[in-house]
Amino acid sequence: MNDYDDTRLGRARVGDSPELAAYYEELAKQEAGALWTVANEIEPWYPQPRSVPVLWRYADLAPLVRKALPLVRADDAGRRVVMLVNPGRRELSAAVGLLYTGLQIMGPGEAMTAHRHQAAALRFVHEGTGAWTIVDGQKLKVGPRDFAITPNNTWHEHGNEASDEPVIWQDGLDIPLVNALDAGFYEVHPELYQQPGTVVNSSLLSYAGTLLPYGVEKWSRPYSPLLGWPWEPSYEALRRLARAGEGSPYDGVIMEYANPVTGGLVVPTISAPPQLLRPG
Ligand code: GTQ
Repeated sequence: MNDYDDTRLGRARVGDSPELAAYYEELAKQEAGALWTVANEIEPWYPQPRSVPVLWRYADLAPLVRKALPLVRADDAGRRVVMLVNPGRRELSAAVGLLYTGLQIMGPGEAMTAHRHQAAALRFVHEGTGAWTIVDGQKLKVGPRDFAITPNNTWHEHGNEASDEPVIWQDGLDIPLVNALDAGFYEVHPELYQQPGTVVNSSLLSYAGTLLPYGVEKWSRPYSPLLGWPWEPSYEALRRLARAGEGSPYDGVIMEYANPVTGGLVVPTISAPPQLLRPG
């Protein structure tokens, strides 16, 4: 008897019979069912992911993302994004598990309308120097390889202030998770665009160092007060960790963007740990 034997005592192991088949039909008429017909499936011995391995190549997708620029107006699409769709998760718009990701393109001078939703978002910039976001009135500029967050329910919009080149960044959201919990809400900003404060990158100015602001009300929201992580210091942190030792026994030199106040996750539900792969 192996450990995962569904015929063993302790697992559901009811056979078929004409009486049972008739009984199941009676239950179905009442929108009910017998647990033992599905118990082993809904309580598997170990996780049974529906997602399948897929390799998406940036070199293949980026030209298709650029194609969308003249095809749809930002004001009509809301956000002009090519999402990654796992063949095992199509109905959920998930790339893997309950995670959504997509490549968003913004043309020179474009600005998207402001909105907020229950899903939390992460952004990683692939190309273009003109990207900005406004999160709850705070404007943040992000360049290639920078990381930024849009915590759930914060008002946000973004755009590209470069005059010549598009921005392509990658969005990561917990949309499938939020929808699995029947918790999706969405609002368009009453003024359509936010009026940002005069200081740009104020979360970086306040929280990007190893010291925390003192003498002001302590940050207590469930997400990071720091909204952006420029690439260079992040890369430098990885290189320093690589000098410090082997890193994680499973993933080697890998780090986590962290809430500077708690050391915890930057948003409660999703994360995107940067990893350094040593030569070889
Ligand atoms: O920027 O808020 O790729 O709501 C998908 C859904 C981006 C966003 C996406 C979204 C966003």
